[in-house]
Amino acid sequence: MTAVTNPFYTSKAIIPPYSGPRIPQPHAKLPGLLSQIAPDDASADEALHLTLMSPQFSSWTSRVLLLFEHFRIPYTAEFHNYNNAEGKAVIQGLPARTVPVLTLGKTLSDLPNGGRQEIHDSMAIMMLMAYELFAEKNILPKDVRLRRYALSIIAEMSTGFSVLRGDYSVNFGLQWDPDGVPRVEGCDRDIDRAIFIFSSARKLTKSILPKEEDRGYLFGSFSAADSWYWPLLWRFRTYGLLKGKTLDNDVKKWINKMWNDETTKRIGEEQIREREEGVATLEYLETLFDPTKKWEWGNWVDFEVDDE
Ligand SMILES: N[C@@H](CCC(=O)N[C@@H](CS)C(=O)NCC(=O)O)C(=O)O
Repeated sequence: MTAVTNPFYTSKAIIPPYSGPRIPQPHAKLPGLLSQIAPDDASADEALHLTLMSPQFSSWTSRVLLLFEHFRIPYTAEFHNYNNAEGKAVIQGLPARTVPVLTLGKTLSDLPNGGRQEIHDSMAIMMLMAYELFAEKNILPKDVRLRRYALSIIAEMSTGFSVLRGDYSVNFGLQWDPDGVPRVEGCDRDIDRAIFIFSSARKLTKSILPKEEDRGYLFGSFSAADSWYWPLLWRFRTYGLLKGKTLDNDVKKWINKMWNDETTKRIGEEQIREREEGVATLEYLETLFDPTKKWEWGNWVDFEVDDE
């Protein structure tokens, strides 16, 4: 497999012609997703193609995946497993050496040499979708005051929460006994900040939206903010990080809503399938803590918190 040359960092700044999707076959293993095997006609002008990692282990993959799946935006995708040389090589060959990457079809790219542009950051992909490609879908909240807060917390997720992101890797299908999980320095600060964000987003929304327009997501209707914070909920579940924390009822309701959401459940099923079928694994995560204190999720909704 040849990785596509990085179009933005070549010394001559030449954008090479797109040579078609890289490896479409893993879709067969994630049949619950809307993504399609790339059409034979690789020149499909409006095509949106995603290069991703196994969603069990990649929060940034899953955020973007959830946007495409929730808003039912047609796309093609390839999923790579970081645990094998081939997957690693593909990721190393990407513009910023990270997933997700969105490759735009010809019409959308509209480059002088007919090449295709690659958007190599999840936040950039989301902004492009929200402001340019699918402005009518309200990927960001419609109300300007809600949108400003949504953008702030989305950006904070992308640049902050360094302890949770660095020391508590996402691993969708696994749960550790919370008593066997150390709370490293700064971990509680990140958790408390997240809980505060959930609570203030819900409060602000309730103070602005009429009741009938509030669907219970962070900003009423589902938006990129829900997508951005969804993988934090997996971390809380996998490592038992909400143990001992006080959650207000709005926060509990939002958490339960996210675990029971039709689209997150559908993606969750695929993540569990990946694990059960051994499609993608990351061994070092299995022994992060005492391996006798871990068990697997058979059901993604086991993690409801009690609300009133
Ligand atoms: N800021 C980037 C971060 C992306 C990122 O860190 N992706 C991880 C997977 S979740 C990755 O590709 N890691 C590969 C590596 O670090 O080698 C974005 O939001 O797109």
